[in-house]
Amino acid sequence: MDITLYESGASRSARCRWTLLEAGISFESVARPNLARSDEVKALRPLGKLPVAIIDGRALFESAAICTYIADHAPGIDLIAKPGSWARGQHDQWTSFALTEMEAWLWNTAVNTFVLPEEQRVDAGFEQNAMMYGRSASGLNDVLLGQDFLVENRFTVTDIIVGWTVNWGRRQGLLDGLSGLQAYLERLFERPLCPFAKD
Ligand SMILES: N[C@@H](CCC(=O)N[C@@H](CS)C(=O)NCC(=O)O)C(=O)O
Repeated sequence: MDITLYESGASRSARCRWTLLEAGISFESVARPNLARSDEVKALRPLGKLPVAIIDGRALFESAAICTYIADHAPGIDLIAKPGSWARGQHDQWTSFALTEMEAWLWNTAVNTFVLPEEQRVDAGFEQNAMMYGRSASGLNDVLLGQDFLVENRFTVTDIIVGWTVNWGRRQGLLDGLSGLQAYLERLFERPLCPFAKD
C-alpha cells in the first residue's frame, strides 16, 4: 500500500500512526501547524479535520475507519479479528462504544473549552460529560478486570482505537478508582511503538 497520513501529533491521528507502525507499513507523514481546517484537508475530508489517509490515491477519513482498513490489509501480521467472525462483531461493538458512549462526552467538553470560539461555547455540560464518560468507563473497566485485551484476549487494533479514548479520559482525570482501565493502559504503554500521550 502507498500511504500518506495527514496527522497531528498525539491527537486521534496517533491511532493511525500506531496501527501503521504495528503493521510494519511505511508511510509518508504530512504534519504542520494549521493543517486542520486548511483548504488542502477540507478538499479531502468534510470539516477539514485530521486524520486523513491517502491510500493508493484515495482519501479515507475517520481514525477508526482508517485503522480498521489498514489492519485488514496488513501483510503478515494478524492485527484484527477476521471479517464476518463473532470477534469482528466485538471489534465493531467496542469501537462504536468507545466513540459514541465515551469519546463523544469528552469531545463536547473540548468543544466548549477550546475548540469553538468563546462566543459559541456553552459551559453548562462539563459535569454531566464527566459523569456520562465515567458511567461508560466503569462498564468497560468491569470487562477489563477479567481480560487483558478486548477482542480474542490478544492485542489488536481494537485496543488501539479504544485505548486512545481511555487515555483521553485518564488525561482528564476521569479514571480514578478504575483499576482495570489503568492496568489496561499500562499494558498498551508497554508496547514499544505506542505513540499515545503519556503525560
Ligand atoms: N471522529 C473523528 C474526529 C476527528 C477530530 O476531531 N480531529 C481533531 C484532532 S483530534 C481535529 O481535526 N480538530 C480540528 C477541528 O475541530 O477543527 C476521527 O476520529 O477521525
